[in-house]
Amino acid sequence: MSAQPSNQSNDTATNARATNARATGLTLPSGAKKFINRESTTMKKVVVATCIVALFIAAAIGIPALSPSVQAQSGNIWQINFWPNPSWQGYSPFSMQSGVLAFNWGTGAPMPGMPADNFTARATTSAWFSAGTYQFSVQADDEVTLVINGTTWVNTINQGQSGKTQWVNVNLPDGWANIRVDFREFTGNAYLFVDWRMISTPIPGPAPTAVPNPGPAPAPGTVPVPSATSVQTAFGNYTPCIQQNIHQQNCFVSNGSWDAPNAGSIGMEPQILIWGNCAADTVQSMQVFQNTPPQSAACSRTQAGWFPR
Ligand SMILES: [Ca+2]
Repeated sequence: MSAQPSNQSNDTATNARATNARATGLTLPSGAKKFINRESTTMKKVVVATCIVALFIAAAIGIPALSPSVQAQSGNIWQINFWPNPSWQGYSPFSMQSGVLAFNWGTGAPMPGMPADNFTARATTSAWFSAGTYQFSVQADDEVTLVINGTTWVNTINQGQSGKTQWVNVNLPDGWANIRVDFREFTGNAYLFVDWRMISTPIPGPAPTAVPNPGPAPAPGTVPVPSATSVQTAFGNYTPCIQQNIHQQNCFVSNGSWDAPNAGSIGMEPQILIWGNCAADTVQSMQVFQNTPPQSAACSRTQAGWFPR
């Protein structure tokens, strides 16, 4: 992954990359292709047999597969809503579903009836991750945000980063992660590519203790406002979740009531950004990030705090 070319040439580069990716699920380095082509048929058989044996050995001793084609977006469905304005404002008249976020709309409209310029989109999905560190890649023309379990990891809104690929490494525990991608197109070409791959698995040890998620380096203007440092409700003691910056479902316990929230419904909620007791499902306008205007925030069904809507 090298430095990105200019904005204009990025459109072309993205087209070529997307075409290559669709053409084959397995891409060998060009040097490897030349080497194999020069070899005799016998040599090819030896190479193939060696690969098969290596795969059997890897499977037998439990080496995790790290190929992007295996790890990325395996089975999750994106719900994508579009707005015919540049601010995700009002009713979304167009929506679609997709197994991947890989769209190059060029200078055209993303859907029939939508404008080709000055539109926005929001894609959400819930994807299962095995515990590990994942590298997320995001490339968009013009602007994009990436939010994972309520934490903003990429934000190029008003940053002049159109076309430049953004990479972030995210530690995720075993379980479902809620992912949201906001996209904005002003004029000219429009494209959006989001993907991820596992880059490391947790190091096995004798004492499986929780690994604190340090969270992203806060960008100016996106620092969450102060939260409570300790919260207890009828549905659990959320202090460990606050201290370790993990999703409230990790601290959830049902209180046994017939209409109590369950782990599934909690798992679908974004991660709480403002901890503190509140009435379940209520919505308020409140400042979620410092130096930003108030926005709509909902109280988790665990009554442990607020997440932005
Ligand atoms: Ca554009």
